[in-house]
Amino acid sequence: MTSIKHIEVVIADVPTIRPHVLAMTTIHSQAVVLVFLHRSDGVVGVGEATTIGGLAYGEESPESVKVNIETYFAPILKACDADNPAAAMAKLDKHIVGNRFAKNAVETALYDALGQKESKPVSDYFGGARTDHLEVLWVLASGDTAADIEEGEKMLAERRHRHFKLKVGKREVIDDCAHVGAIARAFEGRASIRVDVNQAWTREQAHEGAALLQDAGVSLIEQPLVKADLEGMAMLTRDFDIAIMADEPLNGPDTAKIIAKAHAGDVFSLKIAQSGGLARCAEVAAIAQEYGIALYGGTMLEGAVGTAASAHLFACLPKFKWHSEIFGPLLQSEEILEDPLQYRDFGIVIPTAPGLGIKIDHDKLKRFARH
Ligand code: MUC
Ligand code: MG
Repeated sequence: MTSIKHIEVVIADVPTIRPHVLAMTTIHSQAVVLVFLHRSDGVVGVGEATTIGGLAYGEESPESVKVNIETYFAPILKACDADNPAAAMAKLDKHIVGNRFAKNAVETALYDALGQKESKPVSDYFGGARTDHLEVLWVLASGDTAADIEEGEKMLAERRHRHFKLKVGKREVIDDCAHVGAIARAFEGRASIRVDVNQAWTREQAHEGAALLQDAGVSLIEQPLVKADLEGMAMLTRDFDIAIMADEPLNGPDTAKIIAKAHAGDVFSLKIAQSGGLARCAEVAAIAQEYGIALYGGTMLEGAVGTAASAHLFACLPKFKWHSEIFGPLLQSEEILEDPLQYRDFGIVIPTAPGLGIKIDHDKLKRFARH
């Protein structure tokens, strides 16, 4: 049996390249949470539990993840066989309720370490990669129409992204839709435009917004309503041609099944952290498939570790009709890796080296780490 000798949780505050404006918070810096599992054979696995805006987005904060892993996860993990991630995760589930972001980080680290030991990429543990490249969109979220258009033009010219998502919900619906409409016109025929409302609209606002955005040629609306309003989401899904995507209410397989049965979306945003790990996220994808719901690869704006883990899993799943948004490292001013993840041809190259296929730059990490 290979045991886990030591667990280290590091919070690193990495500035973003510009303010990132969401309905519930504006990000200037990301608190990247990295979990290192040191095994008895000397192999070290890493996973990530980054969230958005402290407690503004989810129920776990960077600080709670650190305390909970150190206090409650560590003693359980130390009694587990590190070569059997599924059994270790089952044991955690038996003794720890919720804490999906923390569980995702631990599961990622277990598979990263196992992959390094067995010389297999993490994707091999989830059915094997079906693709070597995934398209990745970019979020235009400066809040300023002209600045967003300029940023989008640069992304297109560099062949970095050709799908853009706009964050709305902070302003009046009419103003937000005018902003989105101007950007949709600027990129007509050259890039697709979607919006993420992050639960900020009432049903009435959502009907007004959906009609305006549909007319403006926007292709998809992500989570317009509060996460509990599945009935409202089902009405939008039924009443409009514009695609409706579920995000915040998708908290693992149990919720995925409820949302799918309620027809509360045409598309699911798959997130490894929100799902509670890679295996759970694969289950969410399977439920979506069963109900004819399209797939999209979501992010919690993680840095390189969570992004690499997502890339490994997403590459194993059936076709992502709506592509992905695993651009987190590009929003951060520094990537804490020896060799950066590769973004080209409007997407990300799926890593193939053992484990996650990445190497942490520990000197860089020290510069950003909280003490
Ligand atoms: C979300 O709500 O989808 C993903 C991209 C982004 O800018 O924010 C995240 C979270
Ligand atoms: Mg979202």
